[in-house]
Amino acid sequence: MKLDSIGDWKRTHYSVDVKPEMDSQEVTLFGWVKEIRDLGGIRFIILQDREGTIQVTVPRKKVSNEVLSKSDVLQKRYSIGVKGIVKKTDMTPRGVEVVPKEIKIFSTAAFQLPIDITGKTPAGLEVRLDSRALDLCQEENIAVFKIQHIAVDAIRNFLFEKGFIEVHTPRIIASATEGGAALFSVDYFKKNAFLAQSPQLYKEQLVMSLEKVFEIGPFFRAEESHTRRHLSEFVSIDIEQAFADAEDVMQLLERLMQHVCKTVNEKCQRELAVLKHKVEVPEVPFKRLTYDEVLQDLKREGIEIPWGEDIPTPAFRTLGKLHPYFYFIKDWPTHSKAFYIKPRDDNPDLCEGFDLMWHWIELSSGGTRIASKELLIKRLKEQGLNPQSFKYHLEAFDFGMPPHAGWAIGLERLTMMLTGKKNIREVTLYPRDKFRLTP
Ligand code: AMO
Repeated sequence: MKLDSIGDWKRTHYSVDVKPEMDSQEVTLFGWVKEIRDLGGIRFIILQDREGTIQVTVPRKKVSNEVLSKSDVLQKRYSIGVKGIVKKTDMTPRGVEVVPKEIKIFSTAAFQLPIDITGKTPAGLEVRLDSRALDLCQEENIAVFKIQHIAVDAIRNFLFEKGFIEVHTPRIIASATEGGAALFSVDYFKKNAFLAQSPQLYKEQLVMSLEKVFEIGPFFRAEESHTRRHLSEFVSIDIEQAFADAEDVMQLLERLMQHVCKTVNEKCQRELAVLKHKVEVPEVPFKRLTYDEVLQDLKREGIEIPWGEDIPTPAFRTLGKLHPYFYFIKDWPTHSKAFYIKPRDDNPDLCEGFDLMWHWIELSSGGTRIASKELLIKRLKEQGLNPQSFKYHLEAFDFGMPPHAGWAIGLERLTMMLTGKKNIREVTLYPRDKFRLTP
């Protein structure tokens, strides 16, 4: 088939911007064939673009031979351009259709597509992920990533407005930040290096100069556990703030969550409707439970966890039923949190670390950091880490480290909350896990 070039055509409208009020106006639309219905005398082509769909109506007797022969060969996923006249109509859901004066075919597509992107014949997630480029064309998936985009935009604006400076720290690093087990190693000019698990040490050092920083970017964890909320590569939204403690950054975090939910609600009504999902705007302050209160809550539900132990996933599920929506868990046992979290002055067995929970899922964690070099060395040793490997980081504590605190949110888990998706892979463009490295 001879394909057309785009020539001097320019898009005048996205599908959803074509309105009944534009009756008789000429428009140029670009997109893909989503569906074709042929009723003999008349053919309907559903044109899909990033913003939605529109019906292109081809009445056989009223269009040129060229338009007719072009429309004869169209198949699903062909990439096309349509120049035509808007017609107001009662026959389509949006009250509008376009009758083509000219059609351009830019590319064809395989006759047998690996998945049905109309969603009428749903495919399993693994099959969908194998053909992710096509899978992402589904309206539902476009809605997921538009919501994610609006959420990230809302986060950036909120943090800029609060005086945070956006930074970019290294992804190739020489030592672990979040414990040694989950590191990917890299051959770095014959030296052993690692992919960063978080920007933790760098963001802490930056509070000495930039005071309030944030970073949004991918980090890497060689997660052995194959769950619906873990990836090997995830996007972390990190902040760190000088002259602040855990409570200060918890207040920032709950207001940020409220702002994100509000913004998504305002700007993503169409996407939320596509996903049949509702986002509730939470009231602040969020509930603050202590680790001890969590243990008591669970005990009442018949789940006994010895003090100091981690809370296993089934227990979190129970907790999520008792505390639906957002809540913090604070006052964790010091030994259960990372070496950089500050033990409480009045009871060093507890620390100033916290988690932000949504139902049973941990969305974020953070805390007040240790600002004293001696204490940090002590905590490194207690965690079985070698202070020598943290030489450069420890040196920064000789240069006037202020009291500071911060947190990190997992963008994909936040997106699960905003879209109602139950598996983190659905809210990741190209997920990476223990079993998946492609596409
Ligand atoms: P943590 O390890 O709890 O803390 O990570 C912070 C948040 O990142 C998300 N997350 C993940 N998401 C998907 N897949 C994973 N494998 C994964 N691991 C973590 C979660 C989690 O709450 N440096 C500290 C943060 C801080 O104290 O500032 C840290 O990395 O949503």
